[in-house]
Amino acid sequence: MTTVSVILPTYNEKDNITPLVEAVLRSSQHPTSVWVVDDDSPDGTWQRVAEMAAHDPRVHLIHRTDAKGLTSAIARGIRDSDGDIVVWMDCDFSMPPERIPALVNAIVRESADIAVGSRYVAGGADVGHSLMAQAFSRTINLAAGLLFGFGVHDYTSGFIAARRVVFERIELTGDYGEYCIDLLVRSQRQGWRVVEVPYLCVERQSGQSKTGVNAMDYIRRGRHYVTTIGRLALHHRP
Ligand SMILES: Nc1nc2c(ncn2[C@@H]2O[C@H](COP(=O)(O)OP(=O)(O)OP(=O)(O)O)[C@@H](O)[C@H]2O)c(=O)[nH]1
Ligand SMILES: [Mg+2]
Repeated sequence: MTTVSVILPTYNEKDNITPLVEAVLRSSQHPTSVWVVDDDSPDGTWQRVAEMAAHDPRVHLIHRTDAKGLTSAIARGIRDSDGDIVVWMDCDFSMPPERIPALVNAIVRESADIAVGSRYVAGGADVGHSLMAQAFSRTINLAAGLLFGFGVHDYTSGFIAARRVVFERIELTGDYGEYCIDLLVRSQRQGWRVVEVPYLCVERQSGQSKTGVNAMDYIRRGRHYVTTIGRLALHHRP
């Protein structure tokens, strides 16, 4: 039977992480393990995970003190976990854990290599972000779609399931959300079958956004997205 590893990158998600891990395990339809990669959150997130891990062998804690950052946290989770399919998502309940089976089944039943949780296909939507954040996301995705094709509509998703074998040929690069554009463009170019599965993005349940709250934060992050799109368009033609 196909096994699934769900990677949960956390920084200060103390009030979300326990119910999220429980919801992931509750909704799973395949043998599932959970790998929380926490970057020494000062709010006590990793201590809560350590308590869960002590009682449930499906729960694993990777407590990093020597590295930081979302992309490298996901990459570490992929490396350390063992499921045939790896899934990752934000840990703020903006992405519903109940949609994980739909992502996994797109791979198991429909022979996809990568399933992308998408806000921008029929049945998906974003009701969790400010108009400014939505405009930013739509603009980035329009640019990516025009340049790299509308095989994917949500290049900045961050809610992904993929066959482990994909990562034998692709390493995640980047610092934050831009890694997702890079992954989805390069995997399509390499010929992996990428499908989208709709999901409803809602507001984070508790805690604070790490992307930012104001225009300056978005401009600061946005530069990395634009640079990534430019690099992919110029230097990595198939
Ligand atoms: N391990 C680790 N996880 C991180 C780091 N930065 C953010 N995260 C996690 O990455 C996920 C996304 O972070 P969010 O703050 O929700 O950012 P976002 O979803 O891009 O932005 P919002 O839409 O504003 O919420 C969450 O699970 C965070 O806890 C980091 O440096 N290290
Ligand atoms: Mg979030």
